[in-house]
Amino acid sequence: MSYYLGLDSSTQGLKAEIIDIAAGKVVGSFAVNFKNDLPEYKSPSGYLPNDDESVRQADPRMWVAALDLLFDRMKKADFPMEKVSGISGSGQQHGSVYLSAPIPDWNPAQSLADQLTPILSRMVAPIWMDKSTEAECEWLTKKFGGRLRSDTGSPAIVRFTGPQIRKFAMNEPEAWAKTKTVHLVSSFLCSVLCGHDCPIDYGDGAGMNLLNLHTLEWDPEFTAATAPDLMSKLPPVKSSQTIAGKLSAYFTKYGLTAGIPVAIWSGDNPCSLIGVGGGSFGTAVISLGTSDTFFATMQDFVTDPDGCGHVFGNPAGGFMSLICFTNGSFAREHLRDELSIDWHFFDVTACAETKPGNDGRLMLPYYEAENTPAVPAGVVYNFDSAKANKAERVRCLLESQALTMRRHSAWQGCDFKRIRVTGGASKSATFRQILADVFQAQIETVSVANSASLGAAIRAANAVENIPFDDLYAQFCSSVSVINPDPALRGLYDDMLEQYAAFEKSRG
Ligand code: XUL
Repeated sequence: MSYYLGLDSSTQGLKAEIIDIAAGKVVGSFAVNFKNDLPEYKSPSGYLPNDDESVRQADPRMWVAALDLLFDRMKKADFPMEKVSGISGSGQQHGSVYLSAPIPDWNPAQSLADQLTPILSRMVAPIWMDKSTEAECEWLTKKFGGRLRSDTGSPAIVRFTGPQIRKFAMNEPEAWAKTKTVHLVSSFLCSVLCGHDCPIDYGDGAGMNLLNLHTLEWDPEFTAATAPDLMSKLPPVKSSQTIAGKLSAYFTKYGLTAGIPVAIWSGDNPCSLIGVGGGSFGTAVISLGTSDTFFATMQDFVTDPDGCGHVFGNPAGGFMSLICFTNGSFAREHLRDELSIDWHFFDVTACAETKPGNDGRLMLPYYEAENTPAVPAGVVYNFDSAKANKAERVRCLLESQALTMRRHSAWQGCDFKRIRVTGGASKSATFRQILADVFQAQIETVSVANSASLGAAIRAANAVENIPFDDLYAQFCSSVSVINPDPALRGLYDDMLEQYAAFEKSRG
């Protein structure tokens, strides 16, 4: 028995990735999509409709219904469930589930969703997309100032769990009084697998504005201020390598073996760090998606003085950063459409026709309100864009995006020599070369399709069998392509970084 199952409960659905550590390969991938497979929950994008656009809440029963459905599919596909010898998981970060009673050991004759209904003290779970807690964040910031950032790794953030809990406790005090436990999505689903309440790990716990990363305990002042009696309603917080419990006998109906170890779940970003093989110091990961995210293993606990980057527990030990640049592919697609060009021109021709540095052309590519730095929408150039040709405009965007990532990741104090890139835009060799030259780092790609669920499977194998992460990275996420930086361009991009910083500052 050498199979490890990694689950990933994300905004849009639930995925499973199964690895065989004896054979060193992925032996199964399964998925349930909320829109197509569970339409009865009326959440095609993963959340319930709401008149208030800032409110984003999901029905937690949908998440457990997805577990039942996914295991049923695996069984029907004749997947050898009995070979699974350990499980862990990844949850969308920050979302919270409110329970009035302990998680029970489930009755196999009834669905998980039906058995969950009577123990929910709140029928909805706010998720990370919720932006309705500005007042709570202002209140927490006024009360604690910079200590929130310096002790929890992030200032008060609207999508984080603490402000969400406060809003619920203040607006619905009776339901709050009935609440016995507040779980994150990760600890909730881990508890469902075990049939009893399980702890929260340092990786996901750090996304709550409640965990003191110096002591690795819930901060008594933050919890007391956030909501009455919150400390007594939070599960314990534990290392990401903890075995949370044993699989409930409920799941034997799907062919899984009761009692196999379930390793504590973590958040999707911490799991992705592991799933792309970035859990050891000196490696950073850039995920080039709708938003671009930069995350990396950190040697010491330091925080972003600008309050844009976050610090979470690293499942491999220590800490990790997470920095989100809202204008990622969103900006690239916008410029492509504005210039009426295709991706080939964007990815290949434009950079072949221009030279590194692009004669100092820079832009602040905020096609929509930006997270890092926190500024409203508005695109600004340091040159007359009407006089520049299309190739110059494209190189300008790509170099500016690479420079903003370097500038706003510098607070970690690490000179990254190796950066793994994932996501749609990582297919562009030109963009990878620009990133290599701007960061003066080796840029690697990996052939990992589902980094969060793979990371969860790797975490399970590490926690259960103590297999070193580096061995697991070598087996499951080694690099498939490498681009080296051109050392001759170091000075050019060091100068441009200074110019970029001055340009950004001049625009407030
Ligand atoms: C991270 C965040 C998102 C969610 C997506 O802070 O809010 O990346 O984790 O599931």
